[in-house]
Amino acid sequence: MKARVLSGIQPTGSPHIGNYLGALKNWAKIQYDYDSIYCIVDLHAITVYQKPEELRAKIEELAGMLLAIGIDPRNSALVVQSAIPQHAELAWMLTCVTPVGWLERMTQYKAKSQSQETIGDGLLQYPVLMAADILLYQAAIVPVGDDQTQHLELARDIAQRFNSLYGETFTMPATHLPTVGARIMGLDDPEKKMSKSETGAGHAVSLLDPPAAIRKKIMRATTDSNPAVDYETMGAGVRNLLAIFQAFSGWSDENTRAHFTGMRYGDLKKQVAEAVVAAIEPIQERYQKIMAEPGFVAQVLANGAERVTPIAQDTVGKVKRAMGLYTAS
Ligand code: AQP
Repeated sequence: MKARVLSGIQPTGSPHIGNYLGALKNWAKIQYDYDSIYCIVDLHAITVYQKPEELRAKIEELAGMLLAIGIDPRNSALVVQSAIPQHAELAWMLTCVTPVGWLERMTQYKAKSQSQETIGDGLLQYPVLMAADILLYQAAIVPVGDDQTQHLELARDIAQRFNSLYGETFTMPATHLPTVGARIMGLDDPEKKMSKSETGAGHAVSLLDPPAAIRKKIMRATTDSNPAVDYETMGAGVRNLLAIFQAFSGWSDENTRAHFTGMRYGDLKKQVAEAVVAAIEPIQERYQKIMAEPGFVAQVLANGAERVTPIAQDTVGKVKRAMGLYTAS
């Protein structure tokens, strides 16, 4: 039996090249080696206010995009988190074994709560829900970007605590990071990670940006005061552009360094932009075709839900029995 892979993405904003290089590309790449479940985590999205009509539309658009980047629905289950009630059910049971101090230490909670007028309890509980997503399916491997490393460590801590309190119940999940592109930074501010919810026009390259917009954003990316690429002194902006190029092109460290050393920033940016456009254009073509097929995405999501429901029910049944909760059988 194949080991299980589980990962998720929030239907917030438009997925960008950071999401793609940090996580989605890997999802498609490793899907055939595992029993793969990929999840659109809409319950996570509502930890920050979302306009209901926009959220609804974004869920199907994101599903279409995941199919366009290569998730194969004949092999992998594509599911919407809120369609499987056991995610929220398990999250509550895990909340009850999670010390609040563990959650207050999470850097993403600290960062996101600073930008909110009112901090919803959901924002604090976010990593418990994420642990529930993973543990519900007994996932062994979780392909994510580097920003999720701390949440994955917490998921393991929660699983360990549950297992030691109530007996062996959960598989211990391992983090799977890409070798290049695990943390893509904002083009306008290379000290901040590229993020869907950042609104600056030059911040992120969306997977749906037209080629002209991609070129414009990359040509305007923040660099540093050097005129040309110097590996010894380059700043975060140039390092980020080189990482984007390398992750899209698949070139080795040595080839990338030899090719770009001494290149003026204008030329570097042109080559980065062309590498991004070449990779994204075919994805966009597939996306348009998928979205033009009435009912296709909805059917894929319904099939995904049907496939994973027995696994979710089985785990929640085990957890309830382990905790002494009431079960009919
Ligand atoms: N900048 C990034 N570089 C590499 N990987 C990234 N990921 C996110 N940003 C980068 C990875 O993408 C996957 C899906 O992310 P998410 O939607 O669950 O939420 P996030 O990590 O909070 O991403 P965003 O873009 O910053 O969304 P918002 O703004 O809504 O919070 C994850 O595997 C993540 O590691």
